[in-house]
Amino acid sequence: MSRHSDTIAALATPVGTAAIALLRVSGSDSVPLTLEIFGGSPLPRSARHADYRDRGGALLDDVLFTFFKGPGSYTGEDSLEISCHGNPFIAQKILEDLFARGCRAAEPGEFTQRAFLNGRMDLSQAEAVMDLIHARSERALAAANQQLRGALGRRLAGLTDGLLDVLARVEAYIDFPDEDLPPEDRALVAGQFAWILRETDRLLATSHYGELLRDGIKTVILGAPNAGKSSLLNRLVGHERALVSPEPGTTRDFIEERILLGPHGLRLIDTAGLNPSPAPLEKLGIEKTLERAEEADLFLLVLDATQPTPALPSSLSERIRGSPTVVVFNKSDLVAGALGATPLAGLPAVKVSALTGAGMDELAATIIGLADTFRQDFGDESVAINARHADALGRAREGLRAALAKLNDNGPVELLASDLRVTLNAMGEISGKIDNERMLDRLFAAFCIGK
Ligand SMILES: Nc1nc2c(ncn2[C@@H]2O[C@H](COP(=O)(O)OP(=O)(O)OP(=O)(O)O)[C@@H](O)[C@H]2O)c(=O)[nH]1
Ligand SMILES: [Mg+2]
Repeated sequence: MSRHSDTIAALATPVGTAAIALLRVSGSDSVPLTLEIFGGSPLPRSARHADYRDRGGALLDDVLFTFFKGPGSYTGEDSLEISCHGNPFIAQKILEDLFARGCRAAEPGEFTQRAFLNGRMDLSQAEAVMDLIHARSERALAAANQQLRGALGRRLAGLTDGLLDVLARVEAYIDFPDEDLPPEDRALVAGQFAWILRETDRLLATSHYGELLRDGIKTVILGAPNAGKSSLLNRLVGHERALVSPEPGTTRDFIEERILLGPHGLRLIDTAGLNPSPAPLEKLGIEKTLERAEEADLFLLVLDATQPTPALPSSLSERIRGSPTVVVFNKSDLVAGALGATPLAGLPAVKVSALTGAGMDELAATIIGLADTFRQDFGDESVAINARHADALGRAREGLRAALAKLNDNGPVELLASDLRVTLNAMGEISGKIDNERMLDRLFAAFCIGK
């Protein structure tokens, strides 16, 4: 029996004590299994209450089972869901019984892989299932939902159609080696290329936003020793995560915590204070601060409002200038009146007290506003590609650029067509229209079992 036609079974919920556990079965034996275990012919999409007895007749649990008829099911095959009491021992006994009755243990992601192979979803939608499971912020959830509903797939289908049009036009001349593309076709093709390139660039530009949605916005808290960086982290996190003390140089190693701020997921990183004349151990800490700063998406530059504004190391001010940054004047409970000088002009500044919590709402609103600027505008749709899409689109863009160069140089039509095929193949990888067994195995292996 081929790997994709046997009947698979797996626990779809985490192992542990809970109200219920869900087991999933998919494949051609789903109907005979339902008959064998529960008796009676299964009614699609209708939950039934029944006793689950193993092959030896021992009662394991009373369960709820639902049969789904292929091809209108998640996997596209006949499948069965069994909800039992959420005891890992019961779930395991049922699973073992299903194996004894001929099911095979599903591999990670195999249900979704079957959904893809049976044409229930394209590859970008299958990946969106994974994003949906892991989404930890409203924005991540919205993007995953849109991708699951085919937002990215539709855009790529539009581009692929455009490319196929061009290819057909170009290939019509391949059989006539002496003929060049007539000027009107050339203009048409050039126009199509420009549009496809622009769209490809727009999609590629969402790659960073995609990373931020999936990993969280790396928000690095920087500042002089004792400015109140750790106190600020604790405020934002909502508990005493980092050590705070009146002694400068308290934080040596960086501390990372994930938080939700409005619709955004942030990875907050507290760092060692930037002391211009550090002790040896402090120096190591500062090196780490600079490393973190390199990969930051957003900065919170914390200043002690009771102190003169310190100068920043020049490499760091360069780095900060190029990124969304909030200047945070801390310890505002100790000073009355206006804000001090900011070390970098033009950055949004907020007065807070990490001690009393004053100004924290305004700080949060400012951070949320900056985080919103990462989103790439696609009208109502939220598109955020992942690293695999970015890789494929990068290759598609290379192919397009090469084709465009040949078009401009009046190069041979065959070569132009071959560049276009490179582009088409690369775009096809995103929706999975191009078969690539190894890529598929790797992609689905990253899923959890039962999904
Ligand atoms: N009055 C007042 N004191 C604060 C405020 N924020 C922090 N502090 C105090 O300032 C001192 C330093 O705070 P930390 O949060 O440890 O400062 P830090 O920037 O992490 O310091 P290092 O880790 O040493 O670089 C502590 O005694 C805090 O209680 C504030 O808003 N108001
Ligand atoms: Mg600290």
